Amino acid sequence: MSYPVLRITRDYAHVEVRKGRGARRWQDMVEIFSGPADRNQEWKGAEGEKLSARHCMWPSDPQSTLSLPYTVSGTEGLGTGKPEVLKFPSGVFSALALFSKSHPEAEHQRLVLHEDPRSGNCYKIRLTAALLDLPIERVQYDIMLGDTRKPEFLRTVNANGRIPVLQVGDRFLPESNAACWYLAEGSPLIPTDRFSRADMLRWMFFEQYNHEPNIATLRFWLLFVGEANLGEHQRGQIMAKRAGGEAALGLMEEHLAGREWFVGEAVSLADIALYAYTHVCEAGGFRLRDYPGVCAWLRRVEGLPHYVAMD
Ligand SMILES: N[C@@H](CCC(=O)N[C@@H](CS)C(=O)NCC(=O)O)C(=O)O
Repeated sequence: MSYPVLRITRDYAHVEVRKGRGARRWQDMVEIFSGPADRNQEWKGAEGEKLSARHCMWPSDPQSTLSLPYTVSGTEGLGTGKPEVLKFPSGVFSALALFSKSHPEAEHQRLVLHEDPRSGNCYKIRLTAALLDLPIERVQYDIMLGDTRKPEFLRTVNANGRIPVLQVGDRFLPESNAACWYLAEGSPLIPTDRFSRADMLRWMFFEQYNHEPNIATLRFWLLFVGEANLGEHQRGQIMAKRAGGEAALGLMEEHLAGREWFVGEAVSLADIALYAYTHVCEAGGFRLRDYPGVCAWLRRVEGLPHYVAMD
């Protein structure tokens, strides 16, 4: 028998607990508790049920400062005879505690990610959706086979011949960082302060101009194309791309000294955009151990609730 148990590890001004069987979204689950909660308070679900909860620590404004929902599922661990227990984390996770509710428009539209799962640009969108608990369908293409250059793709998905493309209902949104913005608008992944919001965009533009064209391209050439198959022109660019990538990682290392996240005190889309290709940069010949501050930040991103790894 396996059943979910949700237990909280500290006092909260406000906790909301919901349960569901087969429900994928927070909104589809049934509310079973709402109010102040004491440390070690517990809720038990039946076998096959899923429990979800969100909390806030600010008595002054409970509804607008609820965290992202944390979920325990009764189906995982089936047959172990052990309950799965959720413990609300603290510390770094409070970075997301300003989350009020999922993107209202995105909730009612079908979201489809047109992707090649090997691409970090595509992964950014999947990670953003996961952190925000937004269900997203995936349609896969093989860029090595030229799938995104076929007339049908160019006509219906992206005239620029590239993935990722986020499909929202029947509309198509290319460019990874634009898609992340669409998903995250209204969530704490985008700072509310005007300067911080612009600063976040600064890092997302940096990612597209200084980081991705060097680090992602070298990874693509070395891991997927293969050094032996590179043309003369590509071979001639390796040194410059290596220097450019190292400069980008060096700048990130410097910026992260004494800070946890790229912008302000909380995780934002800047972290997600930069995480995508940084955490796999060794495949492009970069050495992460030369950047200890960057490594510590990568672990922080990986510790976020709902984090999903690249396929
Ligand atoms: N700036 C774009 C870059 C998109 C891009 O370069 N996509 C690559 C994969 S990561 C692609 O589709 N390549 C296939 C091709 O160019 O044929 C973004 O951030 O989404």
